[in-house]
Amino acid sequence: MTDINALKTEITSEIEAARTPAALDDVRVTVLGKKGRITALMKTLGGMDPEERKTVGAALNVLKDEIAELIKSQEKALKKQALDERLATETLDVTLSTRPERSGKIHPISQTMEELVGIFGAMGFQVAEGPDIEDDWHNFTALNFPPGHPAREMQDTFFLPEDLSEEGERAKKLLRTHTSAVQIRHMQEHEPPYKIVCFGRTYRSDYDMTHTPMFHQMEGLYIDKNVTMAHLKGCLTDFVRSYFKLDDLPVRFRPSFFPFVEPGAEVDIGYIKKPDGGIKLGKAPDGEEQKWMEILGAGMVHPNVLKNCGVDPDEYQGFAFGMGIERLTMLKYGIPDLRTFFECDTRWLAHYGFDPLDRPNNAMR
Ligand code: FA5
Repeated sequence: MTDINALKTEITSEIEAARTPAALDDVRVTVLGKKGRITALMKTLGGMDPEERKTVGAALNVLKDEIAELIKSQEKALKKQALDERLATETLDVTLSTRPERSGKIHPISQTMEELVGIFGAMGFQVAEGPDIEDDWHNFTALNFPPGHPAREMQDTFFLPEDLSEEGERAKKLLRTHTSAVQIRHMQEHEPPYKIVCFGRTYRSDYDMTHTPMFHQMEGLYIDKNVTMAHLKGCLTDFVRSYFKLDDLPVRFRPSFFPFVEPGAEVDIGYIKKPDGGIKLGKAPDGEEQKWMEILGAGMVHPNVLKNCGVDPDEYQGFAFGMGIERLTMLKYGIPDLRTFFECDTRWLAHYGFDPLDRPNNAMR
């Protein structure tokens, strides 16, 4: 027993002297390990007479538990001490300025769409959506493009490989050539009146400085019991003046043909040529030539289109309009080449893109 008490005192002071987790682990191995001191004593129990074995065995078990407990609490104390030391030395200087970070920019197309939602939203239009992969009926036939009519060639179409499980011209799949197909889907799925705008990608086989095979359009549709051409003119005049932020921007409605409207119009805005060859939107001063550029297509929805969607043209009528979003963006922000929108050049985006924290209408704040 005296030996056991002496051993306990010895081991306890070894544990207290271990100042690192590694040193403590060494003590644990020399005491409780396979060849440890307590383990060795346990092995001597076999040679003792039963009475002695009983008392020494019990005492050794108590010692083993006490030592294990002591090691555990020393381990805890060492961990706490290490943490205290780290907290005391690792100070955080909150006055230091942050490291420079590359911030992202909003693509000009997204910016324009945001602005358009703002303007048409304020006029009471809601946003509708439709698929990029359309069928011939929604993209052409329902919009009063007669089958085989040359009007279909106005828009160079990407047709998808024939789907043999579907039959007939009506189901022929294509990449939508304009967002006008969304009007059709919306009218089929909802009851009038309609007051919607829709945004999305459109596709045509076309490529030069002002045309790309994929581009974005915006479409508008307003159908109710008493919508007239006067509403069309008022709505679109307000829109272009608001979008370009020019109260006196000249706006001209010029007759034009689209199969899905009657009468149809193209909307032009006024500009002047600057001496350096550039252009400036706005009214020409006295004595200077007023120039015009086309900005969007519009018209009163053709009665055949309404009938195709189950809407009675004797009860409901209204107008539709459509425009290229890249074109609007290029004009407002002076971007000369449409192809650059899709080249994914981050230098271009850094130059023409928009700071997310400085959006119109404080949308992100
Ligand atoms: C249409 O697509 C009609 N759906 C618009 C419309 C809607 C008229 C409702 C009347 C009523 P258009 O083919 O003109 O119209 O195209 C509209 C605009 O899309 C063009 O003015 C142009 O800005 C843009 N656009 C057309 N093709 C391309 C292209 N390949 N790349 C970029 N923009 C294009």
